[in-house]
Amino acid sequence: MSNKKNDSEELEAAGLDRRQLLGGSVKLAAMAGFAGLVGTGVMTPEAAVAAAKSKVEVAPGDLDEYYGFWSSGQAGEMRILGLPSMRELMRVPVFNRCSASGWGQTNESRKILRDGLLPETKKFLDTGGRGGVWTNGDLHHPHMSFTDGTYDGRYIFMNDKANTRVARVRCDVMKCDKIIEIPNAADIHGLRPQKYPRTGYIFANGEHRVPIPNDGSILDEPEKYHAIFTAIDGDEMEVSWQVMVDGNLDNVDADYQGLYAVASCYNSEEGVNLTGMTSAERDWAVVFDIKAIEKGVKKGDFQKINGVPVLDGRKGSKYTRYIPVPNSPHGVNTAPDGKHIMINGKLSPTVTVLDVRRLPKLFKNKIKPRDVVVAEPELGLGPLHTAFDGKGNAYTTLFLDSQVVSWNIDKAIAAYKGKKVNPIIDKVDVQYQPGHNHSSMGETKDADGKWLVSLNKFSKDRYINVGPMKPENEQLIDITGKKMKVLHDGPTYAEPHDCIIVRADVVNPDSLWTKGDRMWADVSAQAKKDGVKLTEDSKIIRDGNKVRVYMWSVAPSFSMEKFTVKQGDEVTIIVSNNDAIDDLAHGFTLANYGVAIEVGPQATSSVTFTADRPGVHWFYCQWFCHALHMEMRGRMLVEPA
Ligand code: CUK
Ligand code: CUA
Repeated sequence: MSNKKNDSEELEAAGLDRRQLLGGSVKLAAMAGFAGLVGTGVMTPEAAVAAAKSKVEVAPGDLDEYYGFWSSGQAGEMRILGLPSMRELMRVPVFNRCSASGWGQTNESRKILRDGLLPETKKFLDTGGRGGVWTNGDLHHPHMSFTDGTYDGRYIFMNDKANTRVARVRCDVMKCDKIIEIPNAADIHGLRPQKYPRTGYIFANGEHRVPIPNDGSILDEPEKYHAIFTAIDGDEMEVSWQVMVDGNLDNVDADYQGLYAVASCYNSEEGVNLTGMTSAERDWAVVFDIKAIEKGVKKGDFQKINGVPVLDGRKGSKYTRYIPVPNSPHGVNTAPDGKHIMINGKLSPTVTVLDVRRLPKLFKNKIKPRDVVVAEPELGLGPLHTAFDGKGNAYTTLFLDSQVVSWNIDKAIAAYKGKKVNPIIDKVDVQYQPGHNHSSMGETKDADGKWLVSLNKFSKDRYINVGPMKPENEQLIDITGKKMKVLHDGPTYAEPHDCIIVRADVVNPDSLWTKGDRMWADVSAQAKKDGVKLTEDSKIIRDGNKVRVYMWSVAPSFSMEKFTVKQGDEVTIIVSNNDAIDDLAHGFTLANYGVAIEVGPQATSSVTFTADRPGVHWFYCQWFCHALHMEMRGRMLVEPA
């Protein structure tokens, strides 16, 4: 029995039918946690399971063909998976605090978490016991840097919706090296790198409208709130320029020509509550003319706010165009054909297809905004995001239908012109309520049409019950044939929104750190001043009540068996891991001081704390590194004041 049928039955039981949902009640259903109405799962036939297994099973010792870079939503970290096995390989702390690695505690990570913040945010974090850095984040959109329309393996960029930041992960070591707060904007959501000629800009949407400046001088006057579109220089990690728009900003994508970026706006009404935000029949997609904006910046056609040029891109501006689309659009996805950009309907059962080749004419006012639309296929209920196979087909998630629909772009265009063709190729049930989906290399010109991942918001009955809080469910789908095949369920915790699937040969991380890496440039400089050679010396430098303890480690010991400080001293521990063997990480945990840091092979890490607890405190290595790992420890002796 198909899941779809179950859905309909349950809908009817709830007094709703599918058609009704196309009208007004869909909004309410969507907002009221419609998920509760969906039926139970389908049993995959045994034969299919066996066939599926052979395709997705990566035998012990064998390696995956693709990297998956995953967001984790409110968990704040980036995750690395292998595909097709869907094994989780690594977690990369970014906006969160990590107990294992000391991210958020080491001096190196705190510098990254703090340096790029606005002065008023630093002030805020220094008061009220907030500890100087944010410890939470909401990471939705990880995307790799591009060169010439495809991934180049340099960086992965990502947003923080919770605290209005954009971060960058270095792909050589898979660690975050820069985080900046975006001024003037509120709550960065949609984020995509420029695809051509290279990244270049990172485009980032401030989702929520706020007064500028948001200092309390304007409060309950929503007509004076604004949403801000930001272009960040991805090499320097600095804001290049911003554009103020009408409405709000949700998702964004860039074209393959380096000329335009397109963002979706679900709240053209500029409402501040649910009714207000969903009252209009139509919202819009905003198109940004990158070259015109750059010219405007050069000519000084902006207001400088918080040190950043802000251009006026509201309706009537030469920098933007507003293309009406059905109410409350969500995902924006550029097709690998380089010609089409999809605006996913969310509350409308349609996806609106824009032809980027018509945009120059639109900016010259030779055509009307809706003339850019070349197709608007009706696909099913709740289209959120679309992925591509590079063969002219698109794969759209249907949140309310709990399905993925595959459809042909050319046929959708023909149907829009009035031809009697059905663009829909196939629909497959997913469990349940998919948000993003992503195909292998699908957001690049090298889309290869092999795999699709559907990131489903609910798992319900797919796993043994773990209590009221359940994992989400991410499914791997084979898209090599006409019929999509769900081959694998992958549980995951709070709450991956998005992912990218990158061919393994594009990503070439190092196995060891390079001595003197810029990640610990501050400590290297301090060591030089102290006359200490980081990887050779074991030394205690006293500088008033500041004490710097330099040590190194080689499995299974630290170069210092003990050190003595005075109660009240500000102590900095600097540990260099001299092991140059693959996978030989050490750590430094200081018991009953709340201190724990990772020290990767050939890396140096440091941590600073006040030694205000007298007594004997053991420090130990928390990464199991050797048969004598338990013995890898030493003592900090704190003399009472
Ligand atoms: S959003 Cu989450 S399902 Cu933040 Cu990309 Cu669409
Ligand atoms: Cu070093 Cu355990």
